[in-house]
Amino acid sequence: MMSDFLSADEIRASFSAAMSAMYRNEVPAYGTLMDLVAQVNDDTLARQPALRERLDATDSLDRISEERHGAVRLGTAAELAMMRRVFAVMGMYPVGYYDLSTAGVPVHSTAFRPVGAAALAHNPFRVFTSLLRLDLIADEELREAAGRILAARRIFTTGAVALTEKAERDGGLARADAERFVTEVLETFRWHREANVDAAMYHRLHEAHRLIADVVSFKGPHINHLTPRTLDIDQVQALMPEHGIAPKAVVEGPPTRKCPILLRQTSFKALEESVLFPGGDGTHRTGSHTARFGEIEQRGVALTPKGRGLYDQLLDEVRKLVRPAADGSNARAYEAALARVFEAFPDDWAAIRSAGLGYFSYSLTEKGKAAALSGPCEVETLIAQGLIRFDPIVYEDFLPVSAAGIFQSNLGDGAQQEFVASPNQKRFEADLGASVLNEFEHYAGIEQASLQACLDMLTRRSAAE
Ligand code: OOG
Ligand code: NI
Repeated sequence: MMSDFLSADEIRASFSAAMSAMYRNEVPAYGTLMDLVAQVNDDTLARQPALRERLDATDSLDRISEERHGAVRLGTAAELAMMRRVFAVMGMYPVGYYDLSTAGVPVHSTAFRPVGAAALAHNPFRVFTSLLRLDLIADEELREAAGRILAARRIFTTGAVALTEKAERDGGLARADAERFVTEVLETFRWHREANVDAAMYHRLHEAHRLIADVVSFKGPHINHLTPRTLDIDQVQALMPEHGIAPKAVVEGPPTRKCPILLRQTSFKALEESVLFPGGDGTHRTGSHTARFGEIEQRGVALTPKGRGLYDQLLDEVRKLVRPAADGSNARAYEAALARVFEAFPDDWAAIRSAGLGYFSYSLTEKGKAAALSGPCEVETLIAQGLIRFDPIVYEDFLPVSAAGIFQSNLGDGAQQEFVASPNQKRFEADLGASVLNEFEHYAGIEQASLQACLDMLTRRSAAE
């Protein structure tokens, strides 16, 4: 019976809460970060009553500091395809394709996320999901060994698979099954201190790329970070050291602005954790591995292809001037260059809109609600007359250069490795077993629908007169 099912939104919310509890428990520094974020968010709201009022109306203030995303790295096409089915039960669908090979990370990725406004508002949790690209490993023998190791592991419990199949068959899960589903699926993301490979293999994989070792050496794709939302990322970045956590050198993404665009994010550096390598004779060798960290994010307006083109071009310019060093030695110079170069990106909403750089959601003003159109009218005129207002649509996706920066800062400060750029969305989608949603088309659709709704309301009212 349909009505007995827990909604996908509720299952996702419960999964996100369970993941948060597990991760805080596994990585205590993450709990410290969460506390810091909550404190800075409270301070920011106290200092900015207008912001508090706006968020209260739109963003459920009591959940403002909850997780917005996490990330995992998978090893095989079969793992990715099953992950897609598992996330679908929670109302999370693949949006966007990110090629990280250009940035020296041998993976390509998508983000599983809720798609509609209502689903995002209920619980925005997303998982940035990467698939290892063994085809980018040069050493053929190692590539085959890694492939064999990955093919032999099972990252989903039989319960998780069975409940996913049940949800697909019945069109949902009733409460007790949904609760079991969350518990079973959580197992996939758990940390395993005991490696899947011996120390020698770990070191060979590590030599090829630290990320390859992280994906191949373990029983499952441990969640590698969770990310709450901050209302003041610069403040949290500045306060991290006082709280005993080491931030990465610079905040990724655009500079601090009056009108935030896209996504700014930063993280604390991954912890060195002790792991056990099986010796083959029942004994274990102790070693260490760095993989898990904590991140924060602050989001701004979604940009159109034109706006994104400008963003990419400016960021490229900045990085030609100063490439942020992992040790933070040129962080100030990088920030200064970022701020200076981005002066070329308009910093007021009307200018961003009229230049066609961002996506906006349109609605009728009080005056607009009382008005009726006598004939066809230009949108620009309706805005100028104060009948229609526009508000920025929040960017809900990710940025490849930023993602690479987050990856890199958590893979250690060693030399960056070069790969030939080789985006392969077709291959990724074949492995996924579905195509990914194009994020630009998605935002354009939201914008268009909001505008059409305004025009319909205005003309319907005049037709009724
Ligand atoms: C994922 C890094 C990407 C983000 O926020 O851009 C990411 C990873 O390190 O696995 O999560
Ligand atoms: Ni992240």
